[in-house]
Amino acid sequence: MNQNLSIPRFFCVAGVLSLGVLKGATFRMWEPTPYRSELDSPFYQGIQGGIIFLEDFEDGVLNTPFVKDGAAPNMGINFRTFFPDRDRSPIASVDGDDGVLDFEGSRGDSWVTVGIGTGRLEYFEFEFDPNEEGQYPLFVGIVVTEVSDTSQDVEFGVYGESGSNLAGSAEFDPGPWFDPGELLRGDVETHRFIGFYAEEGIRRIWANNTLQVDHLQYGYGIPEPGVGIFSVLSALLLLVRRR
Ligand SMILES: [Ca+2]
Ligand SMILES: [Ca+2]
Ligand SMILES: [Ca+2]
Repeated sequence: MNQNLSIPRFFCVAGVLSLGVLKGATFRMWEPTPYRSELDSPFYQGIQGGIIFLEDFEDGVLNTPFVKDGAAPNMGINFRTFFPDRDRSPIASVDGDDGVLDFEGSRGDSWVTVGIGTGRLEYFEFEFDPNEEGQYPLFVGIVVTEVSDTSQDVEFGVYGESGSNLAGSAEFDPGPWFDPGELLRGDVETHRFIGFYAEEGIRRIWANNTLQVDHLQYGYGIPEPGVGIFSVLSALLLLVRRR
């Protein structure tokens, strides 16, 4: 082992390992999976490592770095800000956001899009800014917590740095999310994570047929489980000590 390997190089090694699973892929999609807290996210290791930002909307604003609402001339907004009557708002937040996995999500907050004088609209859109290094997020995930029409597909658009839609066939039938058929729109058991990776970076994402979303998550890498930066560091330090 090269003893000149500096601490920054250690982090580079960890970074390369983190993307090993995506080697050669220019675009990847995570199809809908049940989601009740960030523990259910395929990006969880990245959230833990601080290289994936997680916006859970519980502080009432979209304020994680390098992202803004892209719904203009309409407006994306926290549901509770749009409809503050706590008892009457049919809020569909991720279950765990109220601190308890109890199949109850209405005590949390979510994200909706509203039109001037028209109420809630059936889509959302987010735009990303490059970070200090000029890098757009490579990974973007979102949790759909309420669909508008259960008999229609939920369709996503994912735009890379080049401006083209990378997700040409990202259409998902929400029907199976309601199995065995007795769940209502917004029920926490119907919540689904959907995610994307684009080697060129992601500038913009939208979906239609959605009435509420939650847990927007995006960033630059996902360490493989068990290959956190600290485990890589300890392995390398052990090697140094053995020399
Ligand atoms: Ca926030
Ligand atoms: Ca809950
Ligand atoms: Ca939430």
